[in-house]
Amino acid sequence: AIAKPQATRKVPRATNNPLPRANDTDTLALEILEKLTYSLGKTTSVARMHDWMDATCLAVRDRIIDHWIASTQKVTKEHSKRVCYLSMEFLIGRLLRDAINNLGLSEPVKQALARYGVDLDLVELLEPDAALGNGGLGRLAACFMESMASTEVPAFGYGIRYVHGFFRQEIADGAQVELPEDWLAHGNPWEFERRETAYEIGFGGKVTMVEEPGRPPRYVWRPAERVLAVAFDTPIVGWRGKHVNTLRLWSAQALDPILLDAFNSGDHIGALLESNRAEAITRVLYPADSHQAGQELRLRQEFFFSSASLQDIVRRHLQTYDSLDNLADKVAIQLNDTHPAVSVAELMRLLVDIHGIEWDKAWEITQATFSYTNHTLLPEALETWPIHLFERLLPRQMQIIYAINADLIRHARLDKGLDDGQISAVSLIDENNGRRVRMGQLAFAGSHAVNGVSALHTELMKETVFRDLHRLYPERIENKTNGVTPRRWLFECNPDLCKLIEEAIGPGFRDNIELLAELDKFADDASFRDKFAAVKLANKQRLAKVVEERLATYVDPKAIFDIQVKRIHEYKRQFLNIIETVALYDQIRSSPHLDWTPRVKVFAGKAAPSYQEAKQIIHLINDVARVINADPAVRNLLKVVFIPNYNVSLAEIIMPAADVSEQISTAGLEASGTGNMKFALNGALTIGTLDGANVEMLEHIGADNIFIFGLTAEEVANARANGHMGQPVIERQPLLRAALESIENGVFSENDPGRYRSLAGSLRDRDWWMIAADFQEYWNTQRRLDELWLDRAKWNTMAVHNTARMGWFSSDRSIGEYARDIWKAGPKSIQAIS
Ligand code: F58
Repeated sequence: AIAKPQATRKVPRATNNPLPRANDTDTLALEILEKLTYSLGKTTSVARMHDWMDATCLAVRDRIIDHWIASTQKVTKEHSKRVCYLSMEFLIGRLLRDAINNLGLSEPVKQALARYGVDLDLVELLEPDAALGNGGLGRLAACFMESMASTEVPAFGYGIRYVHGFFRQEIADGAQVELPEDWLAHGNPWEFERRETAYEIGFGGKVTMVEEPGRPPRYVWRPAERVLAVAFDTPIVGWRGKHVNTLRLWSAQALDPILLDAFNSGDHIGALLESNRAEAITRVLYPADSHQAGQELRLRQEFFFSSASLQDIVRRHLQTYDSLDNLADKVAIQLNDTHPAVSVAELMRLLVDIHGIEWDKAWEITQATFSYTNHTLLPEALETWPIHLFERLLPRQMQIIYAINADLIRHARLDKGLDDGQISAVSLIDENNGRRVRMGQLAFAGSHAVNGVSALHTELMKETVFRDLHRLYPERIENKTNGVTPRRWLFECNPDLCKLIEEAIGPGFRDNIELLAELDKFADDASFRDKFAAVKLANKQRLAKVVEERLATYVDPKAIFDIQVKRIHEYKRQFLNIIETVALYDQIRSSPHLDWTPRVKVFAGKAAPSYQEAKQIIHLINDVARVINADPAVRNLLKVVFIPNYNVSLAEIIMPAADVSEQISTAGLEASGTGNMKFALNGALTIGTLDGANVEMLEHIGADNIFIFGLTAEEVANARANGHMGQPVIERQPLLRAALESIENGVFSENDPGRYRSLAGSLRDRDWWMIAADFQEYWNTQRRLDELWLDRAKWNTMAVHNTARMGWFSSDRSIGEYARDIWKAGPKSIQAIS
């Protein structure tokens, strides 16, 4: 029998000013019980774990709402500038633990549930991951949302409420299988549907010029097709509940859910066609990787959420101000990559066609309002759209792009004296590949600030994709190195480490993560180091358990956990890692008497469904794992595991359990990386190239505490320009040669010996990703790690230095820089961040 918790409550007043709520176990136990009873209609005796999860989310949500209302009222009253973060993806993962932790309710909620015999840890596992993103870009948007709330920057995240998020991955006979994801199947306790906040979004149709006496002519777009964008709001609560922002995701609906005429005449399927067509827009997230998905539905998605967000921004502005002239003083719109770049044309349309603002003035407002973040330099990833498709779907926006382009080219030619070649490079229209709209150029032209996501990436942007635009506007490109939120990626995923840190340096780091630096002096304290290592071991045991459950494979937590988790892509070079694994396997077998350091190689990540090479790499990893793990000759010395269905929740278990973090992309190709930061923050040692944010990690952590190898970005560019070939390199490296031959000859794919011939062959000719070129140094560096492992005191010293020196990589710091340099928004204290 469960005693009914006692709690006293004040009688609510008629206003919805937040009620002060007690944070004790009694109060929470009562509130959870109330939710179970009155919101879910269940008694404790019939409640399933899912009901407890819903009840807990709802009870916690009430407390967020208290803070949400307070935050909104404060921002409204102070007329603060708002940041609108437009992103096609928000890879948020689970929210319950994040909310409980940020509200400081971990203990009372745990105790409250315990009263009913319910374990909070198990409840948390039932929440589905909101996987509304592909990888780094989407996860960055989620970290930024949390950091904006934590640093009290008033913000709206705008995106798409996909019914099906990123696909679920299974491995069958070693190969990736994609299955649909269904995160909304049991409802979503965090969201609020705002039926009243809905906008019409047009597609297709015609543009006509309307001339009325005494007024300048104006253009009127009459779309052939219209769908409704309906808002769903999720509150995002910051650290200590100080501030709550809104994530507003749009869902597509038909204007007429059923075509009654068709229905009445007996065409029951036809009656639903329109609603199916409309709803298709937000049905599924494109599992794109770094290749442009060129389908019409993708462009529809982009315009759909851009237009809905802008209409919302404009309407809200006009609720407070009587003109749009001061839009840029009150809102900053950040374009997360080019996916929302059509916003530049759409805002111009709203300002000029709908609100009658004169073109030049509208352009000034537009540029002052927008800024744009670039996340890739890969040519195949840069978004362009065929003119004919763009024109058919968005005729007025196309006209506007032509007009912007005419102004841009005029300025380039007349004021700056650019020649024809340079003009064609800066033009918004690519004339060389069958006339296409270049979204990068559009976003650049329409923004006052353009940023890269690490120092190296930003410099390369200036030299490559935006070389000529940079010459034209040399002040526009700046750097904002990525960061990760320490709440999710340290406090929540590694509570034992946090306890230890707090014992050493006190609790200050929880509010100012840069105070982690104080941990540095404990790196040489043997007793602290041992405790640090004990936490790591416990985290490795937890991961080993997951591996055992999911793969029925035993891995020894005492071995080096060497981990590479991220999207599978040739430039990220999981292939290099697995070749090194095969070479190591050969060596252990041929010299079993040597003193090998035991290692577990862990891989996880998804390949884009149409990316054949990436899928082959997954297959190869699994084939190699099967052979090595079954070979008694290397038992306990080498294990290989591929954990299926990598997602945010799995990452939360993996990051704290790594000894070695693999960040081995071909230099110049990884814009930043953020996994690299999560691993190092949790005390893993990085083996990596001078790429992306690894470069800044080297600066902060120090060369003695990180393992850098391989060609630099410049050397890669030179090698490619000089016609680098892999074969001569392979000839000179017996280890690489033998490993490659065994892969090519079917040692790991006996049922299909030719399976990897072409994959391996790609190294023999142009070796585009410099795998052969970097192999020997990678191998040598791995052996240095093996040796270091034998001196555990030294290893642990280095690991402590890593954690201590990673504070700068907090997304709070990134947000502070955006707020200060680009948005001119947020509290002065945040803008003063250095
Ligand atoms: C990633 N990009 C970068 N794109 O690769 C990574 O270096 C960086 O740290 C991260 O952004 C954050 O800046 C990325 O994740 C995508 O997932 C796109 C999604 C849409 C289609 C094209 C790829």
